[in-house]
Amino acid sequence: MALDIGVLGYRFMGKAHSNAMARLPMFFPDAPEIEREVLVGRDEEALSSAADQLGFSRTMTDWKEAIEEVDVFYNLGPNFVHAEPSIAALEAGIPVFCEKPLAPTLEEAKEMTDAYREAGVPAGCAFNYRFVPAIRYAKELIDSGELGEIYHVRGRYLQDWLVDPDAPWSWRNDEEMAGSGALGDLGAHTIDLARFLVGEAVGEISEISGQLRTFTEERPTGDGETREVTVDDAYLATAEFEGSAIGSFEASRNANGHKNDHTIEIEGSKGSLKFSLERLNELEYLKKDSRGYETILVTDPEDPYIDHWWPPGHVIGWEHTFVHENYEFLSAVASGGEFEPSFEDGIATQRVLSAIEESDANGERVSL
Ligand code: SOE
Repeated sequence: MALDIGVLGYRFMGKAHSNAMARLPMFFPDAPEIEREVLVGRDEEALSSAADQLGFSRTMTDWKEAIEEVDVFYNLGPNFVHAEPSIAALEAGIPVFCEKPLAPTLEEAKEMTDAYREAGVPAGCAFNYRFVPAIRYAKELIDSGELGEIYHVRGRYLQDWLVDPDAPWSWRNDEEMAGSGALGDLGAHTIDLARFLVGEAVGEISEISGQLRTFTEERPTGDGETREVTVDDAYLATAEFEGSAIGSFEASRNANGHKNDHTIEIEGSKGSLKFSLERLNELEYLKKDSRGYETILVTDPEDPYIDHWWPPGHVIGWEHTFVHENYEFLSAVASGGEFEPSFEDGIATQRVLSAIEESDANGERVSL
């Protein structure tokens, strides 16, 4: 019996996840059978053409109605829409897959996580970069002790789509709707990846200090007016982990020349790693005493997920990370198993985001 999927949101993330679902039967034949059943949105005309394009059977404008008729609910709406529908679905015993960050605020993230703990069904937070084969391979190296004691974690996520002060205002520029700017939109990914990669080795972030910066205070709304920007364009943070490691994190949407430049660098007593999303098939690895980094092309059949795709060197792309995470999430739903990153991971990252905001506000280091 196929799982009927309901999806709220049909723009960027709606397309990324719908494409991922459509790929599963061909590339992950052991994935549960699913139907892209209901697409939920407010604008009936746009919704109808999106449903045709994304392969959904029908549309609804009321998420409450959709939740009653589906087996799984994807919340791919803007941050300010994450809490209420996800909580309602979980209270109805419906598994939820929610885009990151979990919520605009820590309070809402707590309510969502409480609903998850009560529901006893999978609730995933779509940190898709955990599903890059090179990142999975990096985690294997770290967890097997190849890097030795972890000293530093350095993460940055740089884009430049807001460097133009005339780039239009959107919900992502509003504190009420988004919660934060580059911090929650991009920093959430980096904090989650740091937790995924070194969490077993050095524990959680225990202390953090940070600062936020807004470069463009208002942006055009397309009708000759402007609207205030109430979130950060960039953030910087330094952190201590429960173990001895330290970390530095930053993100900006004003980083001229950087398009989707998410990089992680980790150095330990026995080796170092470097990853860049703009070269996502590669992992740079330095073994202690070697003279330099070697660039490993992570596209061999024994590398995570690669045997589902192509022969060595036939590189994969950004969209494949969504196929991997959808495969894992829907398999967990069908088997009644656990999926990570869950809402527990979502709120763990939200706590760090909130601590950085607190540190920026009071100018002090914050303990978590
Ligand atoms: C921002 O532009 C954005 O779309 C993020 O919201 C996504 O999470 C990231 O994967 C790509 O960039």
